[in-house]
Amino acid sequence: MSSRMRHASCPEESQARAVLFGANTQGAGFSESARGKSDAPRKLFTADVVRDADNESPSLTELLEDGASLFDAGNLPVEGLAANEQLAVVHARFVELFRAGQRAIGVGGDHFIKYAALSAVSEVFEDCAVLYVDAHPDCAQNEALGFDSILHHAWKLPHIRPERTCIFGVRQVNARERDGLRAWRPGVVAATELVERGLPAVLEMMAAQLGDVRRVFVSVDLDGLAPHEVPAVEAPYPGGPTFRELLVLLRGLARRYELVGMDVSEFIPELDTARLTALVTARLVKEFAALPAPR
Ligand SMILES: [Mn+2]
Repeated sequence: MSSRMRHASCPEESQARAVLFGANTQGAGFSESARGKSDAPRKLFTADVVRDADNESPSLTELLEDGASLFDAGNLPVEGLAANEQLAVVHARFVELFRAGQRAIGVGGDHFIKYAALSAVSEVFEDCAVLYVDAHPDCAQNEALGFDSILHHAWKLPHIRPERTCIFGVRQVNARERDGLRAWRPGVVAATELVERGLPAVLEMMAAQLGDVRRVFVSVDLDGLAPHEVPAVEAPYPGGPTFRELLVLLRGLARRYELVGMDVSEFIPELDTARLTALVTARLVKEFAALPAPR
């Protein structure tokens, strides 16, 4: 049985402007990190931990909005499925919500949720850019789809393009990913740009990299954010943007683009001793759901 986020008070999915669902995808693998290399499946369902944390520490959004336009659809049944079956289930859910004109918010799960979401974006929209928040560029040119090759494979889809992708927060890159960056040449914005240029200039940089599109999809690997706020990830690495910086940038993007959806991945509940990561994820979901459409 899955819980629901009480903040999401829209009673019917069909009436909702934004729809939250969990999808505990597994099998994309993990990076080598201080925690050691492991392919062991995670025990806890991330989305339910996020819901529980929010239900225990409820709050309106920062701008005092409630969740009346957000519906919580529970969790997709992906556990125990083969990788291609997981991808198909999550892909279909994103497609369904995009076609209904609803903002789709999927909480993973591992990196497979990102490929499922991006393949759905490519299927439904011809003019959608991607903001990819991650400490890692995930563009190793590997034949197999895995945690470090999501964008390499996504850029082969018909309507996902490196020249309409901004990778934000990149700061830990291996040689294979560097080769991928040089081959595909996506937009990249380092978190240090926030200090050097200031946030308004970074928003302009992002807009230039996202290109001349109407829509943007946001894909968040939680390790992209600063690990002092988001510690419970497989590969924490210092120096990322803070949650508040990301939120201000998302508000700026929402004034210019239709934000069609978001995925959030890589939260490891067992490591979240202070529940900070769960609360950041819950707040990200609530704030993202409440972002207005562009005028
Ligand atoms: Mn990452």
